[in-house]
Amino acid sequence: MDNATRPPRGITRPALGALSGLLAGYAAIAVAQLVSAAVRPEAGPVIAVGGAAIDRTPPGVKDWAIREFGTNDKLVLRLGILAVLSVLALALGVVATHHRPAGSLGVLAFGVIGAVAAVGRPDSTGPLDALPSVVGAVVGSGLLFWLVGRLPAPHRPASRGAGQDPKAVDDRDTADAHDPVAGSAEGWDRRGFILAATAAAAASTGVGLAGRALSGSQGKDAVASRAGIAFPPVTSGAGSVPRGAASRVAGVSPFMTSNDDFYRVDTALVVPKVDATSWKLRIRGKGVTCERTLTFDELLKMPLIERRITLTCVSNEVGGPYAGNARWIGVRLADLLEQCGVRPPSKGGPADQLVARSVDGMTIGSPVEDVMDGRDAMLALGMNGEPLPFAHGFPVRMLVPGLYGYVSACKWIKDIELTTFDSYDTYWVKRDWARRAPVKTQSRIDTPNPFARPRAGTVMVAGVAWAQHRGIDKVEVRVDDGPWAGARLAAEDTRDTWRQWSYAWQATKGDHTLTVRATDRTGETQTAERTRTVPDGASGRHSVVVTVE
Ligand SMILES: Nc1nc2c(c(=O)[nH]1)N[C@H]1C(S)=C(S)[C@@H](COP(=O)(O)O)O[C@H]1N2
Ligand SMILES: [Mo]
Repeated sequence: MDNATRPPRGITRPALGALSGLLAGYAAIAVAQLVSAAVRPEAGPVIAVGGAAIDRTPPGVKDWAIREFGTNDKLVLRLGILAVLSVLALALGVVATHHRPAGSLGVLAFGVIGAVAAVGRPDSTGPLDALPSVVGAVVGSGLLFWLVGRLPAPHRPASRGAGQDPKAVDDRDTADAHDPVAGSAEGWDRRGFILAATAAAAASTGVGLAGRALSGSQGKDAVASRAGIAFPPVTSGAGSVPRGAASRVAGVSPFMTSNDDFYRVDTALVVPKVDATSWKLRIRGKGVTCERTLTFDELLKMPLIERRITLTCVSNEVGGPYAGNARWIGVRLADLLEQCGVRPPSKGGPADQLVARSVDGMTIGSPVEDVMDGRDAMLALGMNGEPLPFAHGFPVRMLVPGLYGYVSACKWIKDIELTTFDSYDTYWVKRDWARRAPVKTQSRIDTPNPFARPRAGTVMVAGVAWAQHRGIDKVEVRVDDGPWAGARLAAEDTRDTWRQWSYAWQATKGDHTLTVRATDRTGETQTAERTRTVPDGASGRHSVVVTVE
């Protein structure tokens, strides 16, 4: 039988409708991406809705996502959004076969959701951010209307097969019911539809590729500005890593974490690409006697310090990977604040909270007292000898040794406001996290791995321990319920860096649980009491179970 004239079976119309919906959704997203590449990458519907979803995610779920997907959490979110959109597009396509305008209106409704999300983002630059979603939705809804209009009519005069589908009889589509396409025996131009659908898919792909090319070329100025940075000699160096601070026990986290291996935790679905040559930082607020706006060049001309500092995330589970140790180049924040007239509360200053704002709308609040108590709080410009990588906050981020990242380490910083904890809650504080969060004393077993099967005899148990700005004084290891035994501590670099440790275990055959605990320089030993990461960081001791063979 001739394919082109075979009467559509009962399933054909809804199935082709669903296909039309999918194509319309694809076109809408592709067009939106192209427009957003021209407007602002963050204004695209997937990014905007994803960002809004992140902001509304309960802390428990956010923690779960970080735990389960790690740095891939954002990729998973994006794929999830696309999956949901695909299902909705399929459904709208089927709806359109019943009522053509309803399908198109549905697509437009999603455009409105995307537009509202984009304009409502904290980093939105205005109503123009609605454009990608609106244009995408208009194109998508038009395409759906057009494609469904080319489908076989739902009412079929006693032709072979049509009666097999009771639903086909119920169809109440008048818009295209009596719209026989010339040249088709059944009033349905199969080839015409296939052609139209293929053309739509091809055009969408072209538009999508154009959008990708355009967004790829975006941020060129930022990349160029980063490539052009040369740090002048620092006035206060970090010196070299002390002898014996970097042990060579196999399987232990290297003492210094490379930029590529450094963990990344943030809410940014699109890594902000800021042009350092136009970047500015404003310092203002309570107790600021002379407000300042600094450029990157002005920062570079100030006395630079270089420090090794270990950064940890409050979302790190006991034994988790969200800790890294890098060498940072920057400007001492306390000096800068003093130049602006800022005094810490202990010296009568009116502000106890420093709120840092980023270009992507993040707010991070640190105690002014900690920032100005003599520790090396800094505006960091360099990481391990190079300008900050974009993902780690280029051109400038904040760092305060001893505090978790969410209360100290604002990336892509653009504004510093001196205020009080009473008058302003920052992003994570609004989401149930603590206002103040010094890093908890922690230790981690890096080797052996959980469920490893080492041979009986000497097994090296080793890892890292941290208690930034207090320092680690002791690490102990326990096998099963045995006594705590002192581990060998690698030399200390500074109290702001982690310390490697190792323990030569005389392993006997069987299953064993290895547990580690650290004691910081205040004499406090890491508690055994397990807490969740919310609200101020996980406590408890890391254990690893192994089977000795
Ligand atoms: N702008 C911005 N800065 C941010 C964050 C963020 O989401 N946005 N996350 C903070 C958190 S929770 C941590 S732990 C550190 C992580 O820094 P890293 O990604 O360079 O390791 O950045 C902090 N600074
Ligand atoms: Mo964090």
